[in-house]
Amino acid sequence: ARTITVGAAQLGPIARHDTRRQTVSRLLELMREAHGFRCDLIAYPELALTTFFPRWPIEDEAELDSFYETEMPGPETRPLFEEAARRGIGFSLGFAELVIENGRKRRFNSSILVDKTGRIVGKYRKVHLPGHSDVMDRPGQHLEKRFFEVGDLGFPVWRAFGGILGMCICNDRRWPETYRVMGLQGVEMVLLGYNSPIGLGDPFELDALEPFHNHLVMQSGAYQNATWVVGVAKAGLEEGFNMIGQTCIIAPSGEIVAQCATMGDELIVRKCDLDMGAPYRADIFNFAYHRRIEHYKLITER
Ligand code: CDT
Repeated sequence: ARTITVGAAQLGPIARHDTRRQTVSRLLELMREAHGFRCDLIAYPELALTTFFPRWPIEDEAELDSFYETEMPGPETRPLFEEAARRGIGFSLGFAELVIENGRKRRFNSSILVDKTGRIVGKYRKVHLPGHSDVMDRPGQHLEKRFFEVGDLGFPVWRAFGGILGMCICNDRRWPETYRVMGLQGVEMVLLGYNSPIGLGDPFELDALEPFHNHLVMQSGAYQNATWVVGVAKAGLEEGFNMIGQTCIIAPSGEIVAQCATMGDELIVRKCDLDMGAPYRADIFNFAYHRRIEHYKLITER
């Protein structure tokens, strides 16, 4: 059977002034644990190297830049790549990416896929940026639209780890198009990191349902596209804001087959049969046979 043993590495809070070195050492500890479970691949959350900085309207450009990576690997992240290559384990990692193009700074909320030799085989830049670009009159801010550009790479998939893998980031998981675009490319496993704060000022009715909605969207995305989904949280009370946990591994059936039970650093592991989606793709979700794209035009027009 074609299998990937995947580790979903939930992270607890990262403080504003934690250094990359401190955070990378936490990631390394989880990588060693995953290697102990014979994982092929470990998936880390969105913005896994820093606190979730878009919660602050940071004005000072040097301070803002300090949350971004200008090279990958860089001096502080290289140990991750070296450890991965030494142990023969791949990883996906979310981080803030700063590139200079034609003398202009461009900022993306990105993730990379690294193979078992420590080589980057895929990069994704977050497409659906939630929140606002301006500070809102409410208890908590979510300024991703201020601090990132919309990703310009689409939703690619990669042949890696013996299967077809894709990535998306946090708010992307709430949009069916995210999974479907990858599903149309035959994706078999989607790696997905998230930071989902509550208490920003939404009505309590919405906050209270956030854990339900978190699983609802990922389980339906998995089932409707016959793919594994690995959803990895940054969880817990971070700089005064609670972030949901619920890191989970979801089968192509839509069932959650592993889930974290804490709000801290925690690894869950599952051996995933990549062929488990085949009966769904052959019948109920045989896209070529059943989809009626002549009736879907509006989706790309509005
Ligand atoms: N990181 C991220 O995309 N978080 C969003 C929170 C939106 S609240 C303004 C999410 O969809 O979980």
